[in-house]
Formats: sequence, structure tokens, C-alpha cells
Amino acid sequence: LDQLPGALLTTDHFRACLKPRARNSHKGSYGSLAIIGGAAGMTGAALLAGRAGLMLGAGRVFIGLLEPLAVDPLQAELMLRTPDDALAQATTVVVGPGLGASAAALEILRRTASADFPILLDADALNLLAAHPVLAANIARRTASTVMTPHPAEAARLMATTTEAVQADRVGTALQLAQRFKAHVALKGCGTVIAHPDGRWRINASGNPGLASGGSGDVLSGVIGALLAQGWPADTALCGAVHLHGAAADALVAAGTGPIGIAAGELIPIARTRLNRL
Ligand code: NPW
Ligand code: AMP
Ligand code: MG
Repeated sequence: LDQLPGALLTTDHFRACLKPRARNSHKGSYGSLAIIGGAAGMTGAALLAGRAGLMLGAGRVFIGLLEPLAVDPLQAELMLRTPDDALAQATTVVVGPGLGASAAALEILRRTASADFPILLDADALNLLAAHPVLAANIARRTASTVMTPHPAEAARLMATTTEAVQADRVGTALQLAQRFKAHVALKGCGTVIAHPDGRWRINASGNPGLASGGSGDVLSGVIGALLAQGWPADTALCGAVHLHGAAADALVAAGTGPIGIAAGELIPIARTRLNRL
């Protein structure tokens, strides 16, 4: 399957990455994930990504919030920091959920882009790249892995085109983004297209319109970050997370608690169960 240039994504693409945890392993064995984002009015985006990162197995999760908060009362395990302090602790970074477009957002994105560990660029990080071509060009020069998770409007901004043009050629758009940024790309939406810099691509069949609500993309970012932090290669982490995220929404529909009214945070414990049962 991994040799085919294009195929439907299945659990066979990533199952081999799930290895039993060594009995004497510890939180340092599973990576330190930093989520950087959460400007005023959008702190929820960073917290959702952080909760997903924690529940999908990252050893430690730091949230670098642009709008300071003392604690996440629903998830006290999360360590809330300034963006710089979170970046300093990290072995993997997700940047973008609720990041906004302030000068501080641009500055922390610049610093994250030069990190020598895996990074995931989502949401406003992608919008900032679209507006700053020099920074965008630097992404392709990174030596560590880069993952990008645009929805169709974010992809259109990056490609300086329209959402309609992106939707008319989803595989082509995802492949072009992967080549341009030397990144593993998920072009989200119904039938998420995953494209790799070497030209391989996959289409994900899990998921349903219950995911069409605010915060579901932020949860996906945290799931990907958790798998990256635990040492999964970027291509497999992206495939695994996209599949698990959609499968969690499908399980909610099967249980009669969706597609209407799925709150993005509800996906997290279900994706966790699916990961443990792989
Ligand atoms: P339309 O309406 O069809 O013209 P934006 P955002 C389009 C944070 N969040 N197929 C669609 O365009 C994020 O992390 C915070 C086709 C839609 O209206 C970001 O930082 C939350 N079109 C920030 O908010 C929860 C599609 O894109 C437009 C499409 C802004 O992110 C919410 C929206 O894109 C949110 O995650 C598809 N499949 N999908 C929180 N709780 O704090 C999207 N579009 O303007 O980039 O805004 O995605 O809401
Ligand atoms: P975002 O727009 O960043 O919040 O991301 C939305 C998430 O929900 C992505 O993972 C999309 O692939 C997923 N999603 C949204 N609408 C659908 C749909 N109709 N079918 C399947 N997945 C969807
Ligand atoms: Mg989003």
C-alpha cells in the first residue's frame, strides 16, 4: 500500500506505528508537545488541541497562549505558558489554532519555523504564511518534518486562488502544497486529501458532516501533534490522525449522538479508545 502513489487511506497505513509501551517508560518517553495559539476570543482552539494532544498520548503538553490564562479548569494536566516558554520546552509544536494575526503571532511563528523538530502548521499559522512569502519560502528549507492542515479556504489563501478552484482539484492542490513547502499536507473537508512531498497521496473516507462545527480542526491538530510527539514519522502520524479523527465522528453517529450537534471536544476520548484498540 505504501508504494502506491494514490490510494484510499486505511488503518494498514499506520497500524505498525503503534507499539506496546515499555513497562518502565515515563512521560519523557512520549515527547513534549507545545500548542501555540489561543489569542483573545480563541483560547478554546488552543485548549482543544492541547486536550487532544494529552488524550492521544503525548508525554507532556504545554500550551503557549497569546491570551494568558492561568489554568484550563476542565483539563488541569495542561501546562499553560507564554508562547516562548512553551516553545522552549517542546520536542514537537503545533502552531496556529486561534493564533490570530498580531505582531506577536507572526514573531512566534518565525521562531517555530526555525525549530529543528517536527512542527504542524494549522489555521492562522497558514494564513500568516500566505501573507508573508519570505517566511513561507523558509518553510521549504526546514530540515525537520513539516505538517500542514489547511481547510479549503486556507489552502486557497496559500495558493492565491479561490476556494472553488481548490475544491475543483483537491488532489492537485494538496500535491502542489506538499511540493512547494516540502511538507506533509492534509487538505481537509469531505474526503480529506493527504499528500506527501514525494508525490504519494491518499484520500480519507472516515468522517461525516458532524465534523462541520467550530473546533473540529483544532482537535485534529492536537491528535497529529500527539502522534508526532510520540515519535511517529510525519507521514504516518498525519494519516493515522486524520483517520482516527473521522472514525471518532463516525462512532458518534453510530451511537446516535451525531451528526447533529457534535461538540469537537467529544471526539477526543473516542479517538483515544480507537488508538488504544488499533
Ligand atoms: P464559506 O463560508 O463557505 O465562504 P476561516 P476559521 C471556508 C479558530 N477557531 N469546504 C468557509 O467559507 C481557528 O483555529 C477557534 C468549503 C468558512 O466560512 C482559527 O485560528 C475556535 N469551504 C480561527 O478561529 C473554534 C470551507 O472557510 C471559512 C471548508 C479562524 O478559523 C473555531 C472559514 O475559514 C475555530 O477553529 C470546506 N470544507 N472549510 C475556538 N473555540 O476558539 C472551511 N471553509 O476564515 O479561515 O476561519 O476556520 O473559523
Ligand atoms: P476546521 O475547518 O479547521 O475546523 O477543520 C474541520 C475538520 O472537520 C477537518 O478535519 C475536516 O476534514 C472535517 N470535516 C468538516 N466537514 C466535513 C465533512 N462534511 N465530512 C467529513 N469531514 C468533515
Ligand atoms: Mg481550523
